[in-house]
Amino acid sequence: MNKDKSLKKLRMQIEKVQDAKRFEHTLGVCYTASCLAMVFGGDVRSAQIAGLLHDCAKCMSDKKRLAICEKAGLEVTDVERKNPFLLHAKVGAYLAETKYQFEDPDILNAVRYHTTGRPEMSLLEKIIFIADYIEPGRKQAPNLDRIRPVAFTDLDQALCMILEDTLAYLKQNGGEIDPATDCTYQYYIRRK
Ligand code: DGI
Ligand code: FE
Ligand code: FE
Repeated sequence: MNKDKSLKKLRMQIEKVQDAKRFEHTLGVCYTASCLAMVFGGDVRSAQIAGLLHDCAKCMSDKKRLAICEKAGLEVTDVERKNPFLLHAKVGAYLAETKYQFEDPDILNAVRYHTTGRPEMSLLEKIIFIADYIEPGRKQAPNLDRIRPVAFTDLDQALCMILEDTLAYLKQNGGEIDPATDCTYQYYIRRK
């Protein structure tokens, strides 16, 4: 299936696999990502689709995520095995392709890298990563008031601010840092 698949259908499919709070967040990411795509000349429809898909593997047990990885032959790193919620991005990309039948690699990568980011992200990957953090329903993150306007003027600067706050949060709360998150931060901080 390609981008012509109706957004309404995808929205209904995602609503079925998420609880109400997560679905509200999903819609927030979908709308915020489409606004960022408008500002930065991205494909608005791809932004909507990736926004709807990005957390499609969030509302399932760790056991199920690990089982999907095993069955599909998806590599699970040590950090992911210890923190299986991280797998919702990788498993989400897999489901986006197999269950929801989207084949655009840019959309699949935007889902896959939405939690840790990666060096040299595409415009769409950056948009989803940032929209996930700044959507209107997100309230607990610090510095949101500073990051939101930056997101609409300088994507790379917003990326750095989000990664910095995420790493600080993980360090403060004893969260294990995925080398992928650190690698993304190092890459973008050096390019400033
Ligand atoms: O799925 P969402 O909650 O919408 O957002 P997300 O996929 O960006 O996940 C957010 C959580 O992921 C947040 O609590 C920080 C955490 N996270 C991001 N990078 C890492 C990480 N957690 C660990 N343990 N290690 C990381 O490197
Ligand atoms: Fe997520
Ligand atoms: Fe999310």
